[in-house]
Amino acid sequence: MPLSIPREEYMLPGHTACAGCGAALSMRYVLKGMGPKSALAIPACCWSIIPGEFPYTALKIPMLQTPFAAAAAAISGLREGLDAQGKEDYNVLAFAGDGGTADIGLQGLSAAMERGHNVLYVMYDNEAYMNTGIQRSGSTPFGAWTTTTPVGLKRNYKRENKKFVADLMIAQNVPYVATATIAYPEDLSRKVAVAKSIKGPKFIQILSPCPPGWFFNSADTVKISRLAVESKVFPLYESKNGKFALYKPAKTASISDYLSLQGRFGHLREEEVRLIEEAVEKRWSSLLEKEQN
Ligand SMILES: Cc1ncc(C[n+]2csc(CCOP(=O)(O)OP(=O)(O)O)c2C)c(N)n1
Ligand SMILES: [Mg+2]
Repeated sequence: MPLSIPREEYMLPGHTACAGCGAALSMRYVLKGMGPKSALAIPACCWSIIPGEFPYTALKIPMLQTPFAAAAAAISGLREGLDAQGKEDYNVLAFAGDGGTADIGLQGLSAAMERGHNVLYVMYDNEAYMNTGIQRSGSTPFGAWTTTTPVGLKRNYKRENKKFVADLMIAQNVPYVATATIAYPEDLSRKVAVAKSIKGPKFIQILSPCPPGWFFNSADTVKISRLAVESKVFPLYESKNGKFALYKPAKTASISDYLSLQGRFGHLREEEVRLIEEAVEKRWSSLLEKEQN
C-alpha cells in the first residue's frame, strides 16, 4: 500500500521538546506535508525554544522567530517579499500556540486572512500557555485546572467554554479551514496537502496534548488525542470553499474516558462532567447542521 505520510523528515533529532509532546509530532507531520521549499514563522511559545539554541536547530527549513502577537503579520510580509522576488513556489506558514492564536494574535490572524495572502497558519492547540507554566488561554476547555484557574478549596477551575478558533475562521470565510490531531496522521497529512494546493489563506487547528500541562503519562499522547475525537470533544472537520465535512469516528468513547486520563480534570464532579457532555453534544449537533446546509 502506498504511504500516505511522506517519508522525508524536516524535523531532526536533538530538539528540546518534553517526552510525549503533541506539539512536536504536530510540527513533524506539518513539515512533511509542506516540504523543503517552505519558510516558517513561530511566535513566542514552546515551539520557539523546541528547535534548540542558536547556532543549532532541529528544523530543516528556515524559521523566523516573531513577537508573541505577530506571527500572522510576519507570514504576510514573508509571503509578499518572496512573491516580489518571484519565489511564488515557496510555501509560507506560521506555527503558533493557542495563546498566540486565540488570544494575543487573534486580530493579526483575522487581518492576514482578510487580506488574502497565500499562507498557511497552523495553530497547535495544547489548550494553555504552556511555555510560561500552564496559564489559562481562550482555548483552555471548561473545567480544566491551570495555574491561573487553580482548583484548591474554592475550586476555581476554568468556568468558560473553549473558544474554537477554527470556527471563527469559517465564519470569516477563509477558503480552507480544518481541524486535525496527531492520532490521525494520514488525515493530518492529507489536510496539509490540501492546504498546500489552495492559493490563498488557510488555517489548520491541531489538538496537541501536553503531558506536563494536562498531567498525563507521556506514553499516552496519541491515545488521548484519539479519545478527544472519539468522545467528540475535539471534532475533526474541514471546510473547503464553504463546503463543510465532519468526520464521524467509527468507534466512540465517553467523555469520562477522555477526562479520566488527565490530572487537569481530576477534581471534576459528576454534575460538572455532565455540563461538559451537554456542551459537547450541543456543539456536535450544530456541526452536523452545518454539514447539511
Ligand atoms: C507580549 C508578550 N507577552 C508575554 C510573553 C511571554 N510568553 C512567552 S511564550 C508564552 C505562552 C505562549 O502560549 P501558547 O501560545 O499557548 O504556546 P505554548 O507555550 O503553549 O506552546 C508567553 C505568555 C511574551 N513573549 N510576549
Ligand atoms: Mg498553548
